[in-house]
Amino acid sequence: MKIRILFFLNLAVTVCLAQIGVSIIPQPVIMKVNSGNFIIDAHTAIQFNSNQKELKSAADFLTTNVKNISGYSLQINVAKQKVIQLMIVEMPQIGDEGYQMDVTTTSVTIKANTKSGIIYGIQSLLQTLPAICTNVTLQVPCMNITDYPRFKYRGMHIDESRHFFGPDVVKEYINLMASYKMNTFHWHLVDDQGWRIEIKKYPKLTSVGAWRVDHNDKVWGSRPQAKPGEEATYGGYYSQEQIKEIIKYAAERNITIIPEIEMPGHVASAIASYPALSCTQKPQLPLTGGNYTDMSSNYCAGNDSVFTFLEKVLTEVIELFPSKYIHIGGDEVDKGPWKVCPKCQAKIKTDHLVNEEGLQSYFIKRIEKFMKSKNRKIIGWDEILEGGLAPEATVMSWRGEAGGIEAAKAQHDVIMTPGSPVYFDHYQAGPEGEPLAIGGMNTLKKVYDYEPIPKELNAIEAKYILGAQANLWTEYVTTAEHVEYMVLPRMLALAEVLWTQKENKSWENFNERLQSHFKAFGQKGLHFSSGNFTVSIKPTSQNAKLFVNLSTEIMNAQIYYTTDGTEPTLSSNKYTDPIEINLSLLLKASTVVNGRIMGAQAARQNFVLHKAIGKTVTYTNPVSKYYPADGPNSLTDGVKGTDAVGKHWHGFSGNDLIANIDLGEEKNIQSIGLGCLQNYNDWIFLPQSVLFESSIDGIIFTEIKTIPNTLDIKQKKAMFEFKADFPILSARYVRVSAKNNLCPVGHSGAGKPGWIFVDEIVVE
Ligand code: TNX
Repeated sequence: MKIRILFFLNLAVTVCLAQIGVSIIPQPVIMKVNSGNFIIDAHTAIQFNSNQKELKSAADFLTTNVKNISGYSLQINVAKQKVIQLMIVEMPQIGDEGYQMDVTTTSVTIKANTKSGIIYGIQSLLQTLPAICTNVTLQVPCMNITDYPRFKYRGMHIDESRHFFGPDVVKEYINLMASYKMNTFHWHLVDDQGWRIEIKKYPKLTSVGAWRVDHNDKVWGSRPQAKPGEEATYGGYYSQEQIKEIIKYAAERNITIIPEIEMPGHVASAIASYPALSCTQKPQLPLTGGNYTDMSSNYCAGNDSVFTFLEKVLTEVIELFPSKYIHIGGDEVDKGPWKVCPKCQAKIKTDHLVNEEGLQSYFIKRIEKFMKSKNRKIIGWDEILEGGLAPEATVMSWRGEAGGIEAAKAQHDVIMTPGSPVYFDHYQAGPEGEPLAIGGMNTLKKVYDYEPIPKELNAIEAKYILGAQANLWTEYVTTAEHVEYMVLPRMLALAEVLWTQKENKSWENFNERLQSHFKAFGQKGLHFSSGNFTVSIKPTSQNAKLFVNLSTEIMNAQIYYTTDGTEPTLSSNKYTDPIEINLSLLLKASTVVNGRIMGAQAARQNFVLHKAIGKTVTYTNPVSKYYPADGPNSLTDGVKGTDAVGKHWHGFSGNDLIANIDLGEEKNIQSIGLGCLQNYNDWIFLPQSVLFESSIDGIIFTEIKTIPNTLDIKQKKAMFEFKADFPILSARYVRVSAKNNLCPVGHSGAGKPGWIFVDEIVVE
């Protein structure tokens, strides 16, 4: 029996001391690890000068964490052999959030200008300890750290409207953020599918607007609407008391909470509660998911009582949240209802506004004026640039970086949250084998490589970029476990983007440090993604021949592949150099680490051989930089687009596709096809028609055929190949022209240019 106990103790010691090296994330500015350790045990105490009262909560924070790890209760301000000293001292060179930590065998000293810095020092200290390790002494390696952040805004967002998680999950989220020195929590409390904050003056916002008929078992976009009489059982909201408690919890961890009270769109929940707020004033039931048919989702912008309502709501919000910023949304306003609303139209006339964009700008400016009177500043999504930016607004750039660049050039503060790569509702691997996500692919490496300051800005403009933020929209994320999985470990990569000095970043070194964080997640029972094991299959053309490059993000991994449709094993081909594709085939590839095939499924790609494979395509109008697919020759790489918007497709916005292909020599051809995608909600439409032409000399082209579009422009999703079959002819050059569409009447972009998405010109 005794032996068994000893055995277990031994094991525990081995596990606890296995924390080899120091693996702090984000990487500090200067760190020197020395020999020896500081031991935390019953002879250790925390000390601080009792005149620095604000340090009491920092000391408590450390005590609680050490107790959770080892079971020791560190005493505060009592005489002991070994001390952890917390000190606020003037150190101008490290700024408000910086800290300095010196660990020797007899003391740990954490110094900073503010309590925030002290807390960050404590977080670094905690990262040197095991996650859980009861009944043994804890060792902190001797070291010297000087540390401070690169950006002052380091944000994480969560959408609690689409799914409601409740106080425990939110606190855990805040705690995780704090461990990685993120400092701003953007709390999305209002959206179409649920109003989540108690407003005393308007109780129906939560008694009605926080509850919906439960269709959570169905995918977001295919949920039926609520029917009259059905019971609304899914939802919830935060009482003002709960909010106060969460704000305090966050503040103890250096986290500011910015609430988002969305307006003037995305507010079907408010309208379900108080129908008089919309243009039509028609009653409606809370939305169950993504079906907006006959729903009002905007406030009426021409009705003064809407502003009275909002001012009262915002007054209560301001009383609760001490944050300098309040987020007022502003995204994706469907201007359709304003176009046909007499009150909105009258407002446009009397205030000499240019159009509905002007009306949106008027709305936001009016709210900004009110917020300014209360000494607060507004943040809005980048749509608030439309029709003119409110004078002091801060812009959150989510539709790429263009909005952020425009705002910074106009001397407005900016927070970068571009969908690619910091939307954490997008896939991080797979998508095969991953939980269903909204689309897109933001892998850990993509997040790590993100640079928040766009090249387009000069040094002065760059100062307006306050930092960046990851957004976790939750249409597809319904549980705490899933929340953890989507942010871990991507949040750690973002933390390093935002805190660590650019020159200290290293993907290899980050991966090494990540291993001990994975171990800690495991010990704490947190759900996380262990990496993007999906092999990237990238076609390229060289000398008019088609090759594929295979690569993996995983460090120290190999790739094994097959071309006969079988699953790769360790006896399949090992990838070394680009593979030439000279017949139609199905390629499958897997990542192998330490002799094990990793990932849920092998990556796979079908290649279809035809006469234009590997040939160079030149465009008369440029392809959008946002949809480059796999590079210039994606239309002749033997890979056909799938229904995933981002992959394989070349996008053209507002102009026609005119593609010229040089077949290299005269060839006999008898058919040409062009694959196209329609995705109505994403403003992507099949072209009006496609013209196919051929030429011998590349100068004079002869029409072969024009194929008109026959699909209904309102069809939500479709893939279609425009194909011309014809008697054999000889041609060296082929030209394919596809005519762009405007968004149709009834579409949220009605009258504006749409996109065409094309992939693979198949010449046979
Ligand atoms: C766009 S980002 C939205 C959200 C959705 C999200 C899904 C933004 C300001 N608006 O309402 O949840 O896409 O990725």
